[in-house]
Amino acid sequence: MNAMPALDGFTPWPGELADHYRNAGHWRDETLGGLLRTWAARSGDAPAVVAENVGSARRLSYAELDGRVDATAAGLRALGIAARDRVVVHLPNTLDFVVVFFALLRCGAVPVLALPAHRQSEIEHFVTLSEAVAYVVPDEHEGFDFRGLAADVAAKAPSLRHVLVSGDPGPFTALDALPAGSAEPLPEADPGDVAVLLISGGTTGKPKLIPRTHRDYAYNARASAEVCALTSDDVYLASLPVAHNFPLACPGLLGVLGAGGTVVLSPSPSPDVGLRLVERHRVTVTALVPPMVRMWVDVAAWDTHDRSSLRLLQVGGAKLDDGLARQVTPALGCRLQQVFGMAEGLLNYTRLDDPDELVFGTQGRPLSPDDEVRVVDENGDPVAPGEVGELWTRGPYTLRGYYRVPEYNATSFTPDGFYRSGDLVRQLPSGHLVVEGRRKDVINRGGENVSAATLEEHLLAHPAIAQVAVLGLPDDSVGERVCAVVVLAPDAGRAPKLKELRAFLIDRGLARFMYPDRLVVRDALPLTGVGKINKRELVAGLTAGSQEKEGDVS
Ligand code: OOB
Repeated sequence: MNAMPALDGFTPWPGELADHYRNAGHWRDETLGGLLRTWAARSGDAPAVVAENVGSARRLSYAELDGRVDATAAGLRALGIAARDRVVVHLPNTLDFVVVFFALLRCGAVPVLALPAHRQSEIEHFVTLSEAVAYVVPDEHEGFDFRGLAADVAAKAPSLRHVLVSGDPGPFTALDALPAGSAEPLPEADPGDVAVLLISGGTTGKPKLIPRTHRDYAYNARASAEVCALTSDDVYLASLPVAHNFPLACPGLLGVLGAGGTVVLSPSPSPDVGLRLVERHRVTVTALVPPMVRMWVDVAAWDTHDRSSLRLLQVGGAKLDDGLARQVTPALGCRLQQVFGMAEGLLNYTRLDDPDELVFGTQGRPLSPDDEVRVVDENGDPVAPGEVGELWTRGPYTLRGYYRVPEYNATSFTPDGFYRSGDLVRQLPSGHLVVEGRRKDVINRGGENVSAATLEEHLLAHPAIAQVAVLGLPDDSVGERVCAVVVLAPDAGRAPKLKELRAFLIDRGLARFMYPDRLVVRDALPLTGVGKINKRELVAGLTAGSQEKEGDVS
């Protein structure tokens, strides 16, 4: 049986592979909205979600969540939101996010999950590309009025019929004042339909939309929950914005609810908020990106909150430096799990029983026995085992095409459906992958290739450097020059001079062409919406303003 394409612009899996994924038990006849009903029948009064805002916690049991979702779905339908309509959801970590997300799924509508940090240019792009009929915002969040943004977006996007607001609606419609709607059950979506459109984390060009179907995303969450050995005793802290794939389904919100556990929604990934919530809710698992891990480890040195409940810290989104990886257990008293994932699909996890060396030194191995991984050279030929190459992948929860960008898909996928990730990796005999950078993150300095990731790793070993981003900046004579932007360690004293860093790199045996040409010292590095170091913004700033002279020794 071949899945009917749910949306224009969705690329289905070929029938043969689809049959295989079904026969292997990965794909089941389930929808995400239907699963919530099953979970509510199983876990009834148990706490499902707790939202923590300043000082107050609000919680919903599984049964209450299910009821709220039904009522909201009826209201959305009464507004005219129908199956397959796209709705841009732009909510922070609140109960309304969870309710609206499942309510849209129950209507068969497709949430487009924007991150709270996105602003007008991204939102306009998502609304226009998806022809969204509705846009859901908070009244305000972190001092920013989202209703003003919504007004600007609505003025430019003819497809938008509704702006729905969590909180004070201003001129728009309040989420808690939707029409009552009919109690009549909605027709179930097809498990092969697109459930959600995720945003790509790519750092070049405009973000892409990634269609994830009910059954592939359900498998993604269920298999992830198994790898993390989640049970109904687990309390998961969503530190990162839950609209991102990592805290949403790896295993995140969906995996934890599937296991009958409790999800605590944190308003911030910062350690002062997070460690307080760990104590307050006896949190067992949380997930962070590496820049946040640095902060949690530092703060844990003096913070007195009880963190004895914490058993697992998942870290992913960007390369975790080996040195920092080794500090996690001593500092936080829990096990580390590295996660190398992508909204496009493929997830790699270190396993709970992996030896320490694999947990510290690799980014995990593929989640599914049916994840196919190729590591290839520039010609697309497999590299020798253990050599670095680009990661290509296909599998039961990896997309076969981005949404509505056929020309881009023609180059991002091989004719046999492998997704060309652009990530450079090497694979160990155990199957574990070590991420060695991005294909596009290689700086061409006068014909020599400088891997930003390799240089970053060496610079991070310098005691005065806490964070670093290595960038290529345009240069008339050599094409690109190597620039290292660093944040100093708190006890660094003064900034190292460029020539001291070079001496340090010589001692480490690094090739001369790898040395940075320029050093810039910053108090902090700009971060993306989920908290990764934002190189694009750094390059733009350093290219536009050659005025920047601070710490600049070239
Ligand atoms: C996660 O997803 P995205 O879509 O925001 O970003 C994906 C990209 C990957 O292609 C890779 O370049 C990078 O982020 N990445 C890592 C990494 N995890 C992701 N690079 C090095 N080491 C890692 N551990 O970031 C994401 C999705 C699901 C789970 C975890 C992360």
